[in-house]
Amino acid sequence: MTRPHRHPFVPYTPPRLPVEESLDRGRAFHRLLDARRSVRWFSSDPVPAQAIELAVRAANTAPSGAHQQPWRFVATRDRDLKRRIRAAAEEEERRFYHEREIPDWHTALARLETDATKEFLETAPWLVVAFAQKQQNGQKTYYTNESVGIACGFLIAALHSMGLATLTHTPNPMTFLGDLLGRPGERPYVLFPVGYPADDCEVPDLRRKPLADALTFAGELA
Ligand code: IYR
Repeated sequence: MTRPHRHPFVPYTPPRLPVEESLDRGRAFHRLLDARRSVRWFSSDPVPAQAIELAVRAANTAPSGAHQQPWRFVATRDRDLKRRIRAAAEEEERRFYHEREIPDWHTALARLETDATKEFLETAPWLVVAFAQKQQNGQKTYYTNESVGIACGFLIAALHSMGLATLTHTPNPMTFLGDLLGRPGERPYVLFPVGYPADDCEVPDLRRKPLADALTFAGELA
């Protein structure tokens, strides 16, 4: 077919899988992702910069509003920078946990047993911060949060596929990250500590909600 394009298009013909193979891959992918947990105790064992590059390569394939790709990932393994990020995050978290009166939050978070101490910000060999670009060259970006959120999801999946652990950490507010990492004009979105889980790592005993609560088929199932 020849369509009258006004911009360059190229053929897209990914291999068409037999249905059984497609479902097998779906099962394997679900098994892989289902084994992922957010980790708060990291080993300090080193992780090569190449692993971070590969994870960000994967994140960088995310779909985005108008293909503006409004993300920037800043990765550091600099001890002093990590120490300063931890100090600033803990200062915010202390306010969150001890000074602000937010009972609903505390109830919702109780089973995670989190507190204002964020040791993982120094123990994890890498900190990767996702920034959202609300503007690019003076032009507003579209669906910025959605786009960056999807890219972060890809990043998390890629890290997990490499046997690495992470946590979607969002100290609140986290404007200090733009200052410390030199990204003025961008919005810190999520802070990811990245590394291997500590040998004695534990996670809260949480379950995924059942599929019936996550998926509704609407209309006729023809
Ligand atoms: N930012 C705080 C509180 C917190 C918020 C959510 I949403 C969590 O899933 C977990 C913690 C902290 O990092 O401790």
